Amino acid sequence: MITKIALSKYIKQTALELGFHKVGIAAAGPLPHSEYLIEWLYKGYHGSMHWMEKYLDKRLDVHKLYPPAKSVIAVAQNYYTPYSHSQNPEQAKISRYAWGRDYHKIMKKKLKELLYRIQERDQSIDGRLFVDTAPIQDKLWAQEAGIGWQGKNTNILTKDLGSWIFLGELVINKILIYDDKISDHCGSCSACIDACPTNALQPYKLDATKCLSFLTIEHWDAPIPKEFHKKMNNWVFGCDICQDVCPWNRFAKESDEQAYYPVANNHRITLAELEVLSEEEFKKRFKNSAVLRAKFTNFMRNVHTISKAQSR
Ligand code: B12
Ligand code: SF4
Ligand code: SF4
Repeated sequence: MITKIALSKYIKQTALELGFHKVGIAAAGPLPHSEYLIEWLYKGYHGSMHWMEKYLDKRLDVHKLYPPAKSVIAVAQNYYTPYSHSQNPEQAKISRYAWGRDYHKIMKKKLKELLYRIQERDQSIDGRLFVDTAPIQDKLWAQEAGIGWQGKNTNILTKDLGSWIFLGELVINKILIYDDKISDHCGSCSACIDACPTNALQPYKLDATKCLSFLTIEHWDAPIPKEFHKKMNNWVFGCDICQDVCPWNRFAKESDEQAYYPVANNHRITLAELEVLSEEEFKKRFKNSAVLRAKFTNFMRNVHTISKAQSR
């Protein structure tokens, strides 16, 4: 029978071997700040993301999602690649996280392998894995497990990789050794809040209804409200402004995960090219990419809205 110290060590070492860049472990207990999620929903900050209201009990309590939960193994993968957004007004901007292949599939495969390798050591272990695929609060678990702190832009930040990381969890039915939380290192900085073009941010709080990421990815089948047209600044899918200005992202390092490197020149694509994209071409071009989440009609709405605003 493997001891919990040896098992915890083995899990961390294996996660790193499988290509995760950060791993931490938290007890599957109650989450601090969970009450804010309720306040956020009550204030309507989630806009039309009604799926955030569903299974709220599970989002607030991991035991409702997976009753035997004892430990949450939180993992992160660096997706920083050495390219920046073009400032050429003819270029469309797709946020960095969607330049390469969809992280959900990449991370899920690695988490499945991690569970399999843990089970090889101890067959009594069972678990469930999550990569933004179920009602679970990825950012809060990453904080509990000591991966990073939540910055004022609401993303999880690390000292050595900045915030260009994807998050996921493997929840298992075994007690392990737990990591300490990392303290907040935002200090008196407010660069993200000052740079947000739509005033969507207050310290540690985001009103998604004003966020370009929400408006271009999750605001489906309705026009983008007029007040945001001139502020879209060529963001056709997502927005990286509040991360690009973050001083901790000066410490970003090139990822060794080839899957996150730009596919089909997604980081250098003109508005003119996108204007004439057919649905078939859209599906082909963004096959295996997170961009598909927006669906063709919404993606084209974004492109046309920006082009129109530019010509005014
Ligand atoms: C809904 C959602 C969105 C929404 C809302 C974003 C948001 N900030 O909540 C929209 C569509 C806008 C969005 C955008 C983006 N998203 Co998103 N999104 C999610 C999702 C599905 C849920 C997040 C959530 O629960 N929001 C609810 C609110 C209430 O949570 P919160 O803002 O974190 O609130 C907490 C704090 O405010 C805290 N709090 C309250 N008061 C105080 C006070 C203090 C002092 C402190 C410290 C904390 C604190 O308590 C709250 C606890 O719930 C997660 C995946 C998941 N399942 O968790 C991905 C996730 C957060 N998204 C991710 C990414 C990459 C993005 C984008 C960067 C994509 C892009 N480039 O466009 C942007 C970032 C925009 C931004 N500034 O946040 C990553 C973030 C990785 C990271 N490093 O943190 C996640 C974790 C997906 C993943 N698995 O990797 N997203
Ligand atoms: S992603 Fe863009 S619009 Fe959303 S909060 Fe950050 S800077 Fe503002
Ligand atoms: S820009 Fe400044 S305040 Fe915002 S997340 Fe980064 S360090 Fe924190």
